[in-house]
This record gives sequence, structure tokens and C-alpha cells, in this order.
Amino acid sequence: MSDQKRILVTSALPYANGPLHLGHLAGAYLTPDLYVRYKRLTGADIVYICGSDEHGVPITIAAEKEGVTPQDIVDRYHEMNKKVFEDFGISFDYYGRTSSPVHHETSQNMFTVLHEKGFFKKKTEKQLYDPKAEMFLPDRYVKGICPNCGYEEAYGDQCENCGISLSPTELKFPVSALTGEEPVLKETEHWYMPLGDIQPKLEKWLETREHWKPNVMGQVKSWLHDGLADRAATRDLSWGVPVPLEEAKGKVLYVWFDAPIGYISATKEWAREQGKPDAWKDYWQNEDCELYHFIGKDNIVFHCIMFPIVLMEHGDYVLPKNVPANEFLNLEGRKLSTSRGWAVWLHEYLEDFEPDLLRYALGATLPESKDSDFSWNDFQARVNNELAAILGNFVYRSLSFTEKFANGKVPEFIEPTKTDLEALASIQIQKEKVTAAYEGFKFKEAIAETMQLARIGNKYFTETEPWKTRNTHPQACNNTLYVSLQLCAALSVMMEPVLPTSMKKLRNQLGVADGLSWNDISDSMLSSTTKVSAKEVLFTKIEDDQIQAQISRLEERAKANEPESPFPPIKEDIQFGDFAKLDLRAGEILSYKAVPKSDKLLELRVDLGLEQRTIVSGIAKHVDFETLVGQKVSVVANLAPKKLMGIESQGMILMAEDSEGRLTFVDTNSENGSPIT
Ligand code: B3M
Ligand code: ZN
Repeated sequence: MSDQKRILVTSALPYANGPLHLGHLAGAYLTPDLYVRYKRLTGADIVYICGSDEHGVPITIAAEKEGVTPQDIVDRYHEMNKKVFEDFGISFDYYGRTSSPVHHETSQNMFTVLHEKGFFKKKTEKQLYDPKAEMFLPDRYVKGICPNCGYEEAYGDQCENCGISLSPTELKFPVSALTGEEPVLKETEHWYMPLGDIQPKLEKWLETREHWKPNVMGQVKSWLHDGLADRAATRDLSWGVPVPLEEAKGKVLYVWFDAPIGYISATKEWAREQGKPDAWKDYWQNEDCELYHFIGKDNIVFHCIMFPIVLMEHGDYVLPKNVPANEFLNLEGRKLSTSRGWAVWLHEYLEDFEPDLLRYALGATLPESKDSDFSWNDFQARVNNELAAILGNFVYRSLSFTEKFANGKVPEFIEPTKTDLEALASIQIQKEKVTAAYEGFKFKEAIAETMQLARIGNKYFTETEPWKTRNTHPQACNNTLYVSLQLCAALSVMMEPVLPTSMKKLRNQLGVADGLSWNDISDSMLSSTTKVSAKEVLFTKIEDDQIQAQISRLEERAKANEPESPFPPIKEDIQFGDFAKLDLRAGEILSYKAVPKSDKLLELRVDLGLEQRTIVSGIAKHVDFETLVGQKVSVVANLAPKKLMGIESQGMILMAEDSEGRLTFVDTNSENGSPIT
């Protein structure tokens, strides 16, 4: 072990309400895994924690949709997500779940301690209630229009379009996600976290944070600028951690109160599994421990404001040193959307490709400081032009050449040229750059600078032309192989965080032991006479049709998930004779009167060329009265007269009805009386 500080890394706990997709991986899992793997190589005392978020409305809504219990949902997706993380090599030390007894106890204890310290404010307030479902509608049980950006599918807790956090009563035109009913207001009691009161203390603490990403600090500052509001820590729901108070029977903890505590519970479970039940305290209750939360940008407020306040007010816990949140990943230029079928599911990806390929391609386009885009064509290009053509090719050339022309042994390095020495020196240079990038949470840069070493090697191999020097100057050829193999060995450790499976294969071919450290990366990792062999090609190129298949699948899904047409289907066919019976005419509105006791109907006088008619029409809410007189219209002239509100209507004015139910005139420029045929 080294003398470095203890480090605790967490990844956002994904809701166990569905499978994981590319956006998850890019947001909160790949970067911490790169970091943790790198840190482990440096010998750091580091623990990496994650788990399933199994409470909250996302879970119960998923259960209601499928007609199963919330427990069924979380059991299914906890297992599925845990496995997919393993398959992708996301190397958690422990993957917990918030339905576990340890978690219930830990989060209840946190609530109790805060309650005893007088932290919560109890308030009676009116909240949205669905009379049909007979329940309150917290969080995602309500949908409506975002008051901030106008997005129509905003949830009661957050708008996923602009990221603003909301309370259900702030939504415009709220509807119940359960029944589609308009909710009513009903009184209820809740325990609120007085975030506003703690704001000055939080701000002081934030001032001591160094090297936070501008996108993260920017969002935090804007929250603080608006002033923090009280936020309820309890909910009227049946699924969740029961509030540990007699007077709060039937209420549960707010999912965003209990979920981050899941990091602590999972660390406790990890410690028990290690046979050192108190070891969690060495991290959570140790001032010298560095805590890092890796999350996506929609979770910033909870990890940079709410949870730190909870930890701060409790008093016994370490606060995060940094929260390196990522922005969003788009897919093929469009916003990812699971409901619209615009997503790449990780378990499906694994049916077609190796995990390392995605780790690399996604790592190279991470949304570190702004939103970024994943496209299948870029994926193919990264694999073919970088992994296969540069790294794979360099390794394969070096190994197979050594096998064929140097008896599979690392040759002696004698009288090297300047070119040889420069290539060899690039190991140290690149190592320093990669180290600095990892330490600064610049993962894209870390990956690019690691690949740069392979680029240098590949170029060096080509330039020194060992296929020629083999005959003309055998020692020069040997030197090329020696340098190339040392570069390969350095890469086999340096690239390990990104490509764990492939680098293990590479180390195997080079005869390099597993378990080497970052410190061991040097220009002399292989001694002369080490046996090497080119057993297998590390990366094969991806064909165009493989990529096309992925794009087609995505497009087909998106099509299948397109919202149904807002217009009624086309009616049954009629014969021409049926149509010919209609007498449609061009006309013009001469005057109008309101129909008493009706807010819809207008009594119109219409000029039909040959004669004038009185027509009663239900268009009052749709017309512009300033331009109504003189409006050209199309009229069904031979519709049998009918009395409406005591007035005889002699025909009908045609209107087009759009998807929102708005009516507009079917205008014609023809003279009044012209038949429409
Ligand atoms: N379950 C929210 C999300 O998936 C969430 C994170 C909890 S982290 C404590 O966006
Ligand atoms: Zn919005």
C-alpha cells in the first residue's frame, strides 16, 4: 500500500426500473471506472461503490405499467443491471441496493439523528391529490408543462428538458400520471429540509472546493443565486423507507433523501463482506478520505447541495471533495429517449460487440464539459481507424515480427539511434501526460494521450523499416523490435483502465505479469530474452453492414414508437355518386351575432352568390372577430335546415380541425356562389 489518502468513489445509483443504456454508461459509470482503475494501478486505497436505487415513483410507476409489484420490478432490474455493469468491466467493489435492511436502517438513522437535532421543519401544506386513484401525487406522479421552458412532458419533480427541479404544484396544466385526471389540492403534513437556512454555511463550504468543473459549479451557483427553498424529506407513498416517527405513519422518506445514503449503506455492506464491519468508517468518517461522486448533470443539485447539507448537519461524515458530473450524451444527433425508442441498450450491444470497443469509443467522445454525440459511424471509425489500425496493428506487427525474425524473444538493444531513443523516451513523456489527465478528471484527454503512445509506436515501426534492416543491418532491426516491444508493454498497463480485457490479452502475449502497477510503467519493462508471441489479433475491423444493422434497428424502433397520429383515421370509401350529392359552394360572411346563452355558437349571415343564408356555427372560440366580416368560406349548401338554439341553420360552414382541436376556415378566392367540385 502507498502513503496516499483513502479515496471513496461513488457512481449514481441507477433506478432499478428498466435496463441501462449508452447514456447511463457515458454519464456516471465509465469515467469513474477509468478513474478507479487508474488509481488502483497507482496503489491507492480506493473503494468504488454503487447500487440500485429501488425506491421512488420511477419504480412504482414501472410496476403499475406492467401490473406487477414494485418488488418484482426492482428484483428484475437489479440483477440485470448488476450483470451488465460486470460485463462492461465496471469494477465496483460493491453493488448494493436500497431495499436492503442495512439501507433502511442507515437512512432511518440519518433521519432520526437530524430530527433530534431539530433539523426538519414540519409543515402542513396543500398538495396535488388524485381523487380517482385516492392518493397524493408526488414527484413523477404528475406531468405537466414546465414553467421554465414550456416542455410539455415535465415531471412533478424535474423537467428533463431544461433540468430545472420542480415541485408538482409549479407545473402548468398538471395531470395525474396514474389516471390522466386533473388533480385537486388536499392538505397533508410533511418534514421539510430547510435548505435555505443552511445556504450560507453551504456557500462557505463550496468556497473551499477546488478544481470543480465549470459546468458543475455553474449549475450550483445558479441554484444558489435563485435562493434555496425548503424541500420535503417525506412523501405520502407506500413504497419506500418508512419515516421513523410515530406521527408519520404511512409516510416514507423522499427517494432523494434516502438514495444518496445508499452510498453509505453499500459501503457498510462492503465492509461486512470484507470481514471488517467497521471499515466503512475509515472512509465515511475519516476527514482525510477523499470522496468523489460521479453523476450525470441532472443529479447535480442533489449531490452538490442537498446531500452535502444532510451530511454537514449530521456532522459525522466526510463531504465530497469533487463531483465531476458529466453532461448529456446524444445519439445520432438526437436527444436520447427511451420512451421514443431512441437508445442503445447495453445488454443488446453486448450481443454484437466486445465491451472494450464501446469503452474506448465512448471514452473518446465523453460529454465531459458539454453534451456530446454518439454515432454508430463514429464508433466504427474509432474501432477501425484507431483500435485496429493503430493500437492493434502496432502490437501485431511488433509481436509477429519478433516471432518470425527474432525467435520470439525480446532482442538485445545495442547502439541505438536517436530515433530509437526518442521513441523509447516517449513512454515517460506520455505517461506523465496521461497521469496529469487522470488526476485532473480529464478522461478524454487521458485516453487520447494513451492512444498517442501507440500512434508514436506505429509510426516509428513504419519509419525504421525493420523488414528492410532485417537484411541490411540486423541490429537496427533488433533495436526497432526492442523499442516496439517496450512500447507495447507500457501500453499494456497504461491502456488497462480503458481496455481491461484486451490489455490482459496483450500482457499475456508479451509475457508481462498481471498485477503490475502504474509505477512499473517504464521504458524497460521487458528484459532481453523475454519470450513473446502473437497469439491473437486484438481488434478486428467492423464491417459496414454490421453498422448499418445497428442504425436500421434504431430507426425501426424509433418508428414503432412514434406517437400515434393525432388525426382520426380516413373514413371508408364512398362512390362518386355519393360525393356528387353534396352541393358545396364558395361564400362570404356578411355579418355575425352571438347566440344567447351559448359561448360556442355564432349566428352568421352568409352570401352564397344566388342568395343569402343564415347559418349557425359552433366557431365562436376559434375566430378572429376583427376579420370575420368578409371572411371567404366553403359552405355545404344542400344540408337540410336544422334548428339550433331556436334559430334555423340553413347550411354548414366547412372548418379544418388541427391536431390541437383548433378550427380554421376552408378559404376560397372564388366568386360567391361558385360550386366546389
Ligand atoms: N436514481 C437518479 C437517476 O437515475 C438516481 C440517482 C440516485 S444517486 C443517489 O437519474
Ligand atoms: Zn423545462
